[in-house]
Amino acid sequence: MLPHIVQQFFPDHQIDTISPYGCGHINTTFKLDLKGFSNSYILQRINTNVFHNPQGIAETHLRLQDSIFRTEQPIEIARLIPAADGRCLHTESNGSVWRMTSFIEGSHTREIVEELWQASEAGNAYGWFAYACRDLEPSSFPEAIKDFHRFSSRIRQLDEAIEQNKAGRLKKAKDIVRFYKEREHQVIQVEELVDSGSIPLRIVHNDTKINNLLFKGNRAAAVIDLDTVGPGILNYDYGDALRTSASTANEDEKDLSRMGFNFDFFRAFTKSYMGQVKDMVTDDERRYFFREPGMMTYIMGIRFLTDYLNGDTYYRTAFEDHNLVRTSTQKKLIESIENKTTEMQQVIDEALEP
Ligand code: ADP
Ligand code: GN1
Ligand code: MG
Repeated sequence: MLPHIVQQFFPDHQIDTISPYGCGHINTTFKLDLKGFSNSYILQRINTNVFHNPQGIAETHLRLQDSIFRTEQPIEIARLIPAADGRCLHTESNGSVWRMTSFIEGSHTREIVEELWQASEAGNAYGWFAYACRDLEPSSFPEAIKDFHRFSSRIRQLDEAIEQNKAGRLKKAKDIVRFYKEREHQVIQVEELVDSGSIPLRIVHNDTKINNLLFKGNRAAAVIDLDTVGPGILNYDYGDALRTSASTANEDEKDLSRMGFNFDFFRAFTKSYMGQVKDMVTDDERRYFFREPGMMTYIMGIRFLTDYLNGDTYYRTAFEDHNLVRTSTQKKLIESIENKTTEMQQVIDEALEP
């Protein structure tokens, strides 16, 4: 199967090695080396249960590649490698959709931030990306996943999952369900500001977790996983990034005592992120940044919980209670963020000073 797919992109070359790569939750990713080539490639099977319009994703990638990234930039993206028939995706007769991109040479992924400079670099890279996209017109890009970060819709999905209890896991999750239900009124408020237009729609990344950056040496050198790039909210990108850039443990950590919010990492990330975006930030965006780390952790927490109750149909899981572990780490992180919001606002204000 894999050699056949590779042949669609490189009909005249032989595979040296091909093996599963990375820890993404959505697509299926392989690193490919060809005989006689020093460059490596990333081959991905796009998860079409999640992305219903893979062509739209590829077109967004191409638009970035041909505009902002046409010339050398401080932060890289991977290049789409067309198939031999000239298309940017290859579709098999069974409907599976495949994409080839350049491997960012000399790079590695981090699953967690361990040192201050890594948080600072993550803020710099995601902040730079947001600023670089500032002039792109949101209405001219497709939404990769409808209502992706829409709180009311995620809450509705959770309510349905609770009601249907498809996997029979509700009893086991009852305490955590209560935790999230008690907080749902808080998250709806920011959505109202977005709906009223006070917070602008922009082109943003929409999935700013730490392992969607590639590090080279002591720098965050590339932004990857562009599948969700499209219309969205700057505040959400900032908050979602802090969920993994300022947490003390991986979202898969079973020992909950290890999970918490690292305020030093938060400060380092915020300083560099705001340093990049401060010229474009509006007053309302500025006013609500402090709520986003908690809110985006909340939204991811309820998405993991929903998937747990539905029987693990969305995220890739490696063991029975994987999604329960994930929603539990997010709960712990929210608890650790909740009493820090005043100090967070101060750090944000300082970072945004001219
Ligand atoms: P998913 O949508 O499943 O998260 P990603 O596009 O994020 O898929 O890829 C999964 C992982 O593969 C990344 O976290 C990273 O480790 C690695 N990866 C993806 N693209 C590249 C690339 N172009 N160069 C190097 N590593 C990559
Ligand atoms: C998924 O694709 P990946 O692993 O980078 C998810 C994000 C979640 C994240 C949680 C398209 O990100 O929204 O925050 O898992 N991406 C999609 O780890 O659903
Ligand atoms: Mg990813």
